[in-house]
Amino acid sequence: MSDSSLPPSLHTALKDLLGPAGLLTGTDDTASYCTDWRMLYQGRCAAVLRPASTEECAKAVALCAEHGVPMVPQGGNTSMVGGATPDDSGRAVIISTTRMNRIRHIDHGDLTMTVEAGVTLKAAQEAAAREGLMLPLSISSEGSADIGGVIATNAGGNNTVRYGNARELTLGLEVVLPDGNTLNLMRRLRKDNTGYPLRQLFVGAEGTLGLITTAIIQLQPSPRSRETALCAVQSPEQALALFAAFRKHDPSAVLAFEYMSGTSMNLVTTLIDNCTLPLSEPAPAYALVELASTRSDDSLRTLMESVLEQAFEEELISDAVLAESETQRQSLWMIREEHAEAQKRAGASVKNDVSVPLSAIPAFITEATQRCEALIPGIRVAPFGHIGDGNIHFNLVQPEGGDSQAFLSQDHAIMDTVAEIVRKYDGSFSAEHGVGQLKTYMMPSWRGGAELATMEKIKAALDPHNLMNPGKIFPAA
Ligand code: 2HG
Ligand code: ZN
Repeated sequence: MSDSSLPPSLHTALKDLLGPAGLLTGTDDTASYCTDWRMLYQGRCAAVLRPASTEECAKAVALCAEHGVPMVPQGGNTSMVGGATPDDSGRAVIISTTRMNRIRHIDHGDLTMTVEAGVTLKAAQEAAAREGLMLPLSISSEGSADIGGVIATNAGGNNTVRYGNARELTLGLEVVLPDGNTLNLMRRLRKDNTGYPLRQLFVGAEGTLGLITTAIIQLQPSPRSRETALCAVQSPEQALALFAAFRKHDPSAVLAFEYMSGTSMNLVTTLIDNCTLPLSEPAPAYALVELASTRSDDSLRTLMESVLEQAFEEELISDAVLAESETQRQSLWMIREEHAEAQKRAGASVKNDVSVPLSAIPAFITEATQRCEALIPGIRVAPFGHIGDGNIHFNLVQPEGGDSQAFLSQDHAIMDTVAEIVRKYDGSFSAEHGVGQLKTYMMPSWRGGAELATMEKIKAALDPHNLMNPGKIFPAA
């Protein structure tokens, strides 16, 4: 909701700078920017700014900084932790990257893409694919999430197991700092040891240190062959043993290795259209594996079939389906990518985007399941995620037919219960979704002492008036 509470001189200056398409102040126009995808937060803003270039963005930020107006950078608004939603004071402006949406250059020699922040991840992937290249970052919300957002949150997703997170793929960055100065770090070098690697500061800083406007991202040659299989397993142990079997045969072939619990899969197949289980019967859990290679021979198929055959013999898997066409591959992936949407449709949920060492995953899932079931009878324990990276979305869905507000009022109790077990196994309370505003309260106990103090010093050095995405990452003073 907007109450158009911009200081009049700022309002005039922004109107002159950005024009009607670049400045939204009406309540109807700004409403969708003020709430998050999960609808956990309802903020308010003084305006939504939509600069169309770095220059416009830098000038707009400088104007807001001069007037002491807080700024909330926003990309595709797909944060799971309220990272792009303003507070409800109505003082902040939201700076949307949507209109900075050009793919500037794809370089075949350097294997890079120079791309503006507002290009959706999917559009960037498709542009790379049209040139026979692959942008190897892939996340469920890639149709809406934009490049600026995925870098600002150091998104991980499905291909991290082979190519790393957004951090590993980002070679260059251009950032508008909280005072409106532009920091040009647009070097596309694989090696560059010249002082502090400043661009790394902004990757994963969730927009608290500046607003990313342009990036240079590493590409890969497009795979010429892919093999994708959905396998039924009895447990996370079996899923991990299957992952180990693929890695042992050819670690470089695995592009993705995902886990889905039976509970979560059941929500997808019952609540999402065109998502039926392509196996003969439901199983306690599932693994989705994708192999990819630039070789065009049938060696991947042989690898997939021989690992699965052995897995059947060793009773690691009880059933499996192999995609026989691109359409089938996409429908297997759709089943995986609809887990977040299915859980949203099932009611309120508490998400724990955690990571633990691979070896600790089975014990973590068993213990966390027991503790959550004891805490709230009827709670639906629906974990899934990027098991090959040790990243489990240990999500809890409200009891069927229960009261969603009553369930959500216990979110900290649930998150703390899960976090205690994550801590026992030396894991992280946020593997890929970030801290946002949802998890700021966890920072002192997890990253306190010198670590948080160092982050605070960096924040104060770059944003002394706390104007850039306030209320995110750092707990309230
Ligand atoms: C995914 O892996 C996303 O699909 C969303 O990270 C996870 O809904 C979630 O918790
Ligand atoms: Zn994920």
